[in-house]
Amino acid sequence: MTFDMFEQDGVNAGQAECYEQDVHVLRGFALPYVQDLMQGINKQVKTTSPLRKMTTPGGYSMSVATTSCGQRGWITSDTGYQYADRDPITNLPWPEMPKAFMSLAQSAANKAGFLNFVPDSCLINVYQAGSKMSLHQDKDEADFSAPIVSVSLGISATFLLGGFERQDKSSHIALHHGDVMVWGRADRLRFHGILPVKAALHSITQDCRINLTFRKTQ
Ligand code: MD6
Ligand code: FE
Repeated sequence: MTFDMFEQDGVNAGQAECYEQDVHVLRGFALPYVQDLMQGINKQVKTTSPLRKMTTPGGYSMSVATTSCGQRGWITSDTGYQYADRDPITNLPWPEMPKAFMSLAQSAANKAGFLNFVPDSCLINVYQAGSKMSLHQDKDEADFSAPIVSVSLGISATFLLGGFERQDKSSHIALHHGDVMVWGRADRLRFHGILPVKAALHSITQDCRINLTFRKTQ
């Protein structure tokens, strides 16, 4: 397959958009951190806890490859989804959260009005053409008063922002390289997902979209 051009970065950088009461999209907010984020993923995280496609409790292989860093990592098991202190593949603690990850997450949370956010987990999702994330709620965390900070890198994707019931209508939000989404409070338990990612190339991530989600899990 050939591509006419690389995707453009920094579309609307600096803009803060508010969807619903407590869903904020900070356009391009992560751009100054990109080099540190990529280095953290490639040299600190993946080398200790490799990317893997986990199997859902229903027995399906996820189309997204995942790993984690920080005190706890998100995993699937026969019985459901949970956070674990150790990586089940290596049986070792998850790699430490690189400092740049923590500072990005905290400054994005502050900018969106969520003060004192201290995430203990960063989930890394890697999408290739066709990968998707079905509608879900993030409810494996013990404390819903903390926000979730979500960083998009690489090729663009369409985020589905739904309501509080699975069948509620979703709105579409385009997420580009460097965009950061911060949400919580009244909107913390909204259903959401990612449409199948379209094939594209990005100068930093090549044929992938990378998503980092920061959470306080306990
Ligand atoms: C993704 N994100 O953007 C998937 N969850 O690839 C999520 O599932 C997500 O972006 C909770 C809060 C923000 C998110
Ligand atoms: Fe989610």
